Amino acid sequence: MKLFFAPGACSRASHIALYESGLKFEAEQLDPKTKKTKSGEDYYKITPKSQVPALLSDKGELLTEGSAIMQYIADQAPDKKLMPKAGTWERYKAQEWLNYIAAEVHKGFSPLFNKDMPEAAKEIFRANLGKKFDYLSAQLKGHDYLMGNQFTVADGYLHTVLNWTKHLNIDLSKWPVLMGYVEKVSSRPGVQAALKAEGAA
Ligand SMILES: N[C@@H](CCC(=O)N[C@@H](CS)C(=O)NCC(=O)O)C(=O)O
Repeated sequence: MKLFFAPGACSRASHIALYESGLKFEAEQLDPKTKKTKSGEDYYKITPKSQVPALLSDKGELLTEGSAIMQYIADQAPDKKLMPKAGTWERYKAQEWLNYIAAEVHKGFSPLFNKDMPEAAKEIFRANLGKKFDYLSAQLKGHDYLMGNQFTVADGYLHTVLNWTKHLNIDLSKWPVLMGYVEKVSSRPGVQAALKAEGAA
């Protein structure tokens, strides 16, 4: 399978999932400005959504939306327990996390990347994200990972989006639980491998 990614973008979460899975994969970088892949392909022809991540399966089928891609990867390597078994209550709880991170946290960051967004509006979005961080801190207190002791792809996703605080004038040290969590997730070899592949380690 082949992942299309942009360094530091939300596609990093799928990149982490791939390294954590131990599966064989290729990864091709996208230039988000030109929408051309490193090998010169027009990304709109690969996915009309033109967003990362996108995953081409070994059969040449395309999957988009990070939460679906991460679950597909996890299900290809069940022994790694990157998602709980399909059909179990735990699986729905892990999906609850993926959806929360995608809809509330990831997209809560998006306006802060918009250079045309007025600073006053950005302050409102930062304050809103702060409330999500309060919730995440309370949930993670006393646990290594979102699902307790077991790392799942949702942790790779949360790690990816929390990393954006460094570039967006958000001081994560106000949330010591989240600081500790980021450090814990960062120490995993699969996460380090993804960071290295994206030139961030
Ligand atoms: N709903 C998509 C959103 C993906 C997304 O927001 N990708 C961003 C990078 S983090 C992107 O490609 N932005 C460029 C664009 O929208 O043109 C998902 O969850 O995978």
